[in-house]
Amino acid sequence: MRTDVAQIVRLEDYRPSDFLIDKVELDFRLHPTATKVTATLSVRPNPSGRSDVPLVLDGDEVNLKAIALDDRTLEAGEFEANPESLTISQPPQHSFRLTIETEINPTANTKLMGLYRSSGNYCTQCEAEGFRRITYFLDRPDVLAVYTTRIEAEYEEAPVLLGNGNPVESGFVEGTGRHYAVWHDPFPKPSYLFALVGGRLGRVSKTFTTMSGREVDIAVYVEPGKEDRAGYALDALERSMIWDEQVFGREYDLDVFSIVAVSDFNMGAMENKGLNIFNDKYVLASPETATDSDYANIEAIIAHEYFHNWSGNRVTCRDWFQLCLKEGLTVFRDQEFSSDERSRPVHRIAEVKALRSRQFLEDSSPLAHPVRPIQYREINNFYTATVYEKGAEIVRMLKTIIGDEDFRRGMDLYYDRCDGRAATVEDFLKAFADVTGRDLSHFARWYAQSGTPRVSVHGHHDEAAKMYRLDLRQQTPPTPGQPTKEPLVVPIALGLVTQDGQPMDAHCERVNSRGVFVLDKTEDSITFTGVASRPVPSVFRGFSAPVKVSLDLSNDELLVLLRHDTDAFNRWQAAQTVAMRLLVSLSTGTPVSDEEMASLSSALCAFIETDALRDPAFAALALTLPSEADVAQEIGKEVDPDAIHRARKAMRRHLGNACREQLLDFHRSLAQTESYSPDAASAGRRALRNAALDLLAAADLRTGEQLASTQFETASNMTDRLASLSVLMTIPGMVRENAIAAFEERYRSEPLVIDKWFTLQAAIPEDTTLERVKRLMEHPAFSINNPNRVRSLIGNFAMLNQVQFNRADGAGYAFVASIVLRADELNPQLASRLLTAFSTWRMMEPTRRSHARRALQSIAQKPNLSRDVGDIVNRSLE
Ligand code: 0A1
Ligand code: ZN
Repeated sequence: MRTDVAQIVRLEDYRPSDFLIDKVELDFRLHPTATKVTATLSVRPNPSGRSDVPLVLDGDEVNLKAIALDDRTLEAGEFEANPESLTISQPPQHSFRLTIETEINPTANTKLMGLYRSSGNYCTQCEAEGFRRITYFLDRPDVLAVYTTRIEAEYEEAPVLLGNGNPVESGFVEGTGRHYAVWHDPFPKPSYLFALVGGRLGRVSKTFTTMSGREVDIAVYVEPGKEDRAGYALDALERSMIWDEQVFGREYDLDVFSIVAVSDFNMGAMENKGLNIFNDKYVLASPETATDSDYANIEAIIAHEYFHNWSGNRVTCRDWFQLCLKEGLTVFRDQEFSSDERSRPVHRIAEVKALRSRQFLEDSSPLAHPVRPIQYREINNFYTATVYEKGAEIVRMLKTIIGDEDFRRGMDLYYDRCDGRAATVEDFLKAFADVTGRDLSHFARWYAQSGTPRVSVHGHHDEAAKMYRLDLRQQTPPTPGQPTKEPLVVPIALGLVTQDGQPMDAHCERVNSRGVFVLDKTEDSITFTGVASRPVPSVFRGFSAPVKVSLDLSNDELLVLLRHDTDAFNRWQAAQTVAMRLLVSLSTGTPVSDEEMASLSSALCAFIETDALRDPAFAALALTLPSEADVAQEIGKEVDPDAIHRARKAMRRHLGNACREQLLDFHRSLAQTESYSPDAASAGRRALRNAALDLLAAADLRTGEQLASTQFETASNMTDRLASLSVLMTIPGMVRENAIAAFEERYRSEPLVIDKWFTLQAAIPEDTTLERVKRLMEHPAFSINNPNRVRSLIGNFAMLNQVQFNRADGAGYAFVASIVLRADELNPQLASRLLTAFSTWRMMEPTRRSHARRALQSIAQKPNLSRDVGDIVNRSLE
């Protein structure tokens, strides 16, 4: 079985390719079941590779039709071909041309890698190793070639033909009903950035003038008839192009930039050179069908893929171990963009919430791995929160440590040096070491060491000497393959606040002018002078490092920070810390006094009364308690999800009652009056109003049901409609069931909206939900072949519904395991991502743990598992 033989690929085994391919000419004759591909490769021995070695090209389910070397057809014996590779044992020692003809069936391609069809259109996905499903190739990112692509198709079937680079020629093939287009991409690129699209597509476009005055035709292609939902994406693209010029000095480099939305896609989107292909969920938006968070995601992902043009495409990765080089950096760039376009503190809180719920979870699970892994069995399994989000945090820490100006100088040097090349993390760090004269070798440990460090902070005040000492200590728990850990370089942005909330003017020479102390040992102490009274320290401002923090502050001291800290992130964090303490106690049977509950709720009520309307988005975040999954992670072992659910419900009820009048007032006064706009300020008002509704319903079901059903019926946009439906989901009864039916009726022809409807139902924390989910799999809109449908119904059942996925009888695990096995036969990437929902199984209490283990074992025992699922299931069980 394939899982047993999956080779481990190791970073230490990297060596340059023995051959290079400088030029690739591709000819596609598109056909639904028999697309013919002719690839002409200009190959030469690599001077830095070995000589006198065979040429071995990668393949994956390739069907070879013919092969010629310098125009001479090769005969059996001169080469060896199977679906997985093509070997020429004695290739010429000089440059030569290899012409390879293959045939593909894009309609039968359910893996959505290589050339496939989505809603009848042709499209490709080549990262990481999909190009080898199109033709045999040196399918590795350090082989960079200039591509020319000719695409031919039935005009009726595919009037739009798109490739990488610039269009050079197009026309009809006389007398055949067929037409063609030729595209040329002058920038050498690795095969994973190759793309083509052919189909019937609507288009919105405009001309963008770059900072040096070049005109670029920017366009978004969508399903015909949905052009009116593509405007926001086009606008986000234009804003991204302007931002990258202004903030990083990076200009676009081709005459056209196209984005194509497809409805079958394994991930969010893909940065193919000049031809980004997107999951349509991250392109299409209208007030009637998309929520505020959909708009924000579209903006962020459009930016992300566009920014890859420099961080990923112009400078690419030497090998897949360097994935964070493009992904961590590009996530950092898109986060900075969103922060500039929206509210920086609010965006930072959203980033950190996502980091904690996805990356911290991964880092404490059997799937923990370094930001730069040193080995893999299946690279598709390493497009993770760790590589992306922790990778971005490393870039942010670097900027915090060296400062904005040196960061920009380092980025410029990196781009200068590495443009047109396949680079490594070392190249990246060297640019910053060279511009600052700093030794970054210790900092580099962040890339190699997995696990989330815990930093404890203890304060000691000496009133007589007016001194305040902070004792800091870091420690990282063991992770798979890394039993012992070294100290990391941890930037701590900090300040002191008086007990009544005034910023203190204390001095510590080890804190730099930007308010940052860098902890690089296991333990260290810093002393502030001129501290007359015992202060409240505000540490890790802006979440200056991806660590877990233990503070020896009382709840009352934390609540001082909520009211007064100058750092908005820490104001939010203070309330979250108090709420988390109470939730953990309530969930684990530790008594919580009424006073303790009241001190949090009265602080929050007082805060929203005075401050909420100044920044409603921030207030909405402050009113949202840590999620059930976050509480489970904090408890970390012997977790009882039912107890956590009850605790969170009780706290929401308490908070809703305590702030009732204020919440009712928000819900009334913030009702949408003018027409919908997706901007951050308007979205913030909706967020606060809907957070209020949620708490009001938690406090009193009948009030909640009444307010939510009125809002559901009168909502003028999807954000408000969905928020009210989500509140109704928590209130069993006919009102809820009628709303579910009305929503379905209204949106039955909108698959992306039906996804939201699937998700809400999958998240209902009731025993009947599993049956409901099974029933919804029979719904006409559901398809096991479509990743968005599977993720919204089954993925979200497993990821969002803590109590029902983790049912004590094991039925949730057994169900998800059965779907993983079904999906694996069609789409291994989709299956293995679903399977990662099991990464929390070891922290459950014993009954659930044994059910989960059995479900995992039932997967592991199945013959013919894909490498993707085999890898995840084996690591989960190790
Ligand atoms: N590079 C893309 C992510 C991506 C990776 C693999 C894919 O194959 C299915 C698709 C997309 C990004 O970071 O956006
Ligand atoms: Zn990316």
